[in-house]
Amino acid sequence: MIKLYGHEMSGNSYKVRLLLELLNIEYEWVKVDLMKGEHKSTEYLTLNPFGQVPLLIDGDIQLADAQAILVYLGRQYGGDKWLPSDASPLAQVSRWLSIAAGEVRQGPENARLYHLFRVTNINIDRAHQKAKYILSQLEKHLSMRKWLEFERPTIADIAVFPYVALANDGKIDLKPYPNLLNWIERIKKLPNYIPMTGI
Ligand SMILES: N[C@@H](CCC(=O)N[C@@H](CS)C(=O)NCC(=O)O)C(=O)O
Repeated sequence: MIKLYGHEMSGNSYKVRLLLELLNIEYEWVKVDLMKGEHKSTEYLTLNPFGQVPLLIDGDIQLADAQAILVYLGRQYGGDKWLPSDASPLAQVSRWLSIAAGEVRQGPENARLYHLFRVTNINIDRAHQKAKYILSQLEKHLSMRKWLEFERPTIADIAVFPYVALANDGKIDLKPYPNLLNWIERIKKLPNYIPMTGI
């Protein structure tokens, strides 16, 4: 059975859990207690030398990084529906994986780390500025579409969703972004959707 190593307050772990649930795949959840530093234990570092969650093990496949795991699960178990294979649509989805790990991490994810987990070496003004930028871009992008790409949800939506929906934890108000709020509600209505604390 698939094993997912993660933490319940980690949005990166959550996005993988969410896709597993949406795909109706059975898996074993292995809690890595970040608060106790378990992710830096010798045992865990042999699994993921980066010392981060999430990490997925599926038979011989051992994969770290939420975006990479979404790619794997999307293709392996969801086929073209969640991650198209043709060059152009594949690139369109990949763009959002990059944005999830770039602009979304630098903005709402870092603001959450600062306010909720007291990670003080984060420049909170810069994080709020970055958040405003990417949230405004998303708001514009979603003004004429239901999903980030195409007429259906893909791993693009799953990758971007958690830290946008968790923006309040970083003291970012989503009220000025009605299209974004509607998109969040749309994701919450997907069959087999599961929530996490804060969403
Ligand atoms: N690029 C990685 C980042 C993962 C990441 O930052 N995970 C956090 C929890 S959400 C973590 O393990 N932090 C502990 C650390 O970096 O020491 C991904 O997308 O999965």
